[in-house]
Amino acid sequence: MNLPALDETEIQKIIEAWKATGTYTAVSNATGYARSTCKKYIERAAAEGKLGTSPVLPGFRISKTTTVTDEYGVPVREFIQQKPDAGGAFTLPEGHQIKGVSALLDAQGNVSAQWVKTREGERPPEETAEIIRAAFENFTPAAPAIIPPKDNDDDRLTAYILCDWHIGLFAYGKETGGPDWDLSIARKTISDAMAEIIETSPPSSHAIVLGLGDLLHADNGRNQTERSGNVLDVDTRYSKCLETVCDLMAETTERVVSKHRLVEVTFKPGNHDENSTTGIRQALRMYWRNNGRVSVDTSPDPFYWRRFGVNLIGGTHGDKAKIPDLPMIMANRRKEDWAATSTRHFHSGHIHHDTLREVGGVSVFSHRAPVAQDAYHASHGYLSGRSIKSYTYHIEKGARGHSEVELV
Ligand SMILES: [Mn+2]
Repeated sequence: MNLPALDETEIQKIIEAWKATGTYTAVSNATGYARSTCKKYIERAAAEGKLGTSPVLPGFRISKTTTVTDEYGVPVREFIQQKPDAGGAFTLPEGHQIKGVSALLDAQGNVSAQWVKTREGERPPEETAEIIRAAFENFTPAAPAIIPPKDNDDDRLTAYILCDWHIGLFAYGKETGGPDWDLSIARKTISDAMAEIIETSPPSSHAIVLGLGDLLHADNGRNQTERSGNVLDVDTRYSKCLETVCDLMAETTERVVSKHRLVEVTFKPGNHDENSTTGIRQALRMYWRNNGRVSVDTSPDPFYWRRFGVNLIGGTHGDKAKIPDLPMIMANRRKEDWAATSTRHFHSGHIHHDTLREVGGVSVFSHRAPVAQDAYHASHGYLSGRSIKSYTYHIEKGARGHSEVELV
């Protein structure tokens, strides 16, 4: 500090003027010395404790207090040291956040210095979400990514029976004595019933979407059955019915995949949809091709087979092989599975009503359909309830009950 050499008397004048006025300009006017000279002597006096506690200089702080006492311990003088404040206010570097603070304390416990440790800040969640969103902007998945469910029971398998939906069937309630039925009613009713049956079935790790035929009412635009040529009451065009069935299958399998960890999807042909079934299989295979939790069976075999621990499960539409013959077909087609299992179930549809026949220890089921009755069946006086079902199997203990959603 380059100070003009002033003697102690002059310095004392400056100090007294400061104490009296408290501004550098006033001190300069009172003493005749330059303002900058006055300021420097006042700052030095403050640092030496000659100014007392008040006023504390702008940009200064009290750094030390020393009390001098006489022989009786009575304070006679007090030195208050002021020190220039440290640099300006601390500014957090851009993108950083404070990781920790440590402090240096003086003998009185006052903070003399602080170390503020910073690190690069974590990205706010909104920003992360935006980056992910931008990365996937031009990506269209084959099927929605569905988070694998937790708390599944690895020892259980649930088979959802999808048979005889007859999408596209038209029924005029006044004629049939039952409910009206068309493409939009079917779309809504079956969608709701599937949502409910999936919700009420156990949370098995394994699931089968077991398509057992006649999901479509007509197999082409002729609106007749393939073999017998029966004329069918069809609501609107074949392409529209096929699209609706595909939408329902995409939606149904999405729901199953969000509930069960490992899902097998299979479609067996019925007498109403033999050719369309081939296309539905391919649509589902393409839809789920990138999801390792879903496998779509594209086999043209009209029979379905699945061994799950002690259970052997078979499935077919039921229009060709007859119910009493199914157990022997199972035994012959699946010799090793037959020998290794002790509970055997065969699921079928086609006749639209519930039957259970136990043949040679094999339970052979025919299941109800969710569809309303059409004019042909109503005029023949066929009566059956409507529902959608699922069956659950335990890997070591056999069948463990079924769930059913009835439609009225
Ligand atoms: Mn049928």
